[in-house]
Amino acid sequence: AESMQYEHILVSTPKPGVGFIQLNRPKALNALCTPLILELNAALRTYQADTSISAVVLTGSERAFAAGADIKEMKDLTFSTAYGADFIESWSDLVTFLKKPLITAINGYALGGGCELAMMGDILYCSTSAVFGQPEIKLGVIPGAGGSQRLTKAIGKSRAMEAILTGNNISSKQAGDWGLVAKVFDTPQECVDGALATAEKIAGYSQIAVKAAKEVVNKSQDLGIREGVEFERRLFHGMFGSKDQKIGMTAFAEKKKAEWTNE
Ligand code: CO8
Repeated sequence: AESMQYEHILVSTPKPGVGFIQLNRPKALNALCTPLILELNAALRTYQADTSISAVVLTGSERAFAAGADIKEMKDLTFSTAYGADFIESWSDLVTFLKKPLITAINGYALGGGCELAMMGDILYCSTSAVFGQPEIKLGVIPGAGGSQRLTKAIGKSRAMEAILTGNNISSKQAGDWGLVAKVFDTPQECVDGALATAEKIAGYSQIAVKAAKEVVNKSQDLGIREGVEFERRLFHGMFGSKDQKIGMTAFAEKKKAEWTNE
């Protein structure tokens, strides 16, 4: 991915097995214009296809993860164009095709589409500088990239209703207390470093097991408990067809370090 030249994002591989994407549109507080979303899709697709990459970290700048969809780009959009072109449909790609864990490291503003993008992460980390919110109501619209669904699942109906109906921000403290994020770090640098360290740790496990783990947890978002538990058990059974199950359990029994084959 390094060799690819992007205009609105920066990509690198700062740790073994870890892809790193930084949104880089500083003058617009990383407002998510269509070209940026297309580049983000392309970078994630490249990481998905790259067998040397096992986990991905997505961040913005210290000032803004992303201040939302690009309002200037949306301003003159009509219903027929939005509906006809299925505007922002490409956003849903961002989560459905990436089978590798995505950690979002959120500093500064994560508003509107920025909050929605942050919530597409499998694990959310933020720093005390983070400000979340779905302020679309102030613009005469509503969240359009999953905010009403993911925020409600994450923090519960009453809190999500309050945020979405008032447009009030959600502080980093509330995000931590309510479980929107897994951890709140003291500084933006610690947040990014923490995300990279977690990604590196995940990248050190069997990628077969990592993929299955992400898949079963995500199923809990769509299935009832009985079907979900059954789905999990079937996939658990399937793990006994992998080499890495034998390697992992044999290593434990022999008090050795597992050398994963990802097979
Ligand atoms: N779109 C376009 N430009 C933006 C955006 C945005 N969302 N946010 C900030 N900018 C631009 C500003 O216009 C400004 O540009 P310029 O220097 O040319 O005037 C520059 O970034 C810096 O911003 P500010 O001067 O406003 O910085 P402040 O520190 O004073 O304020 C705020 C920061 C509070 C974040 C403020 O910029 C703000 O309120 N931004 C808008 C937040 C918002 O309403 N976001 C929701 C947008 S709607 C949305 O996301 C719908 C999602 C639907 C699905 C996705 C569709 C693609």
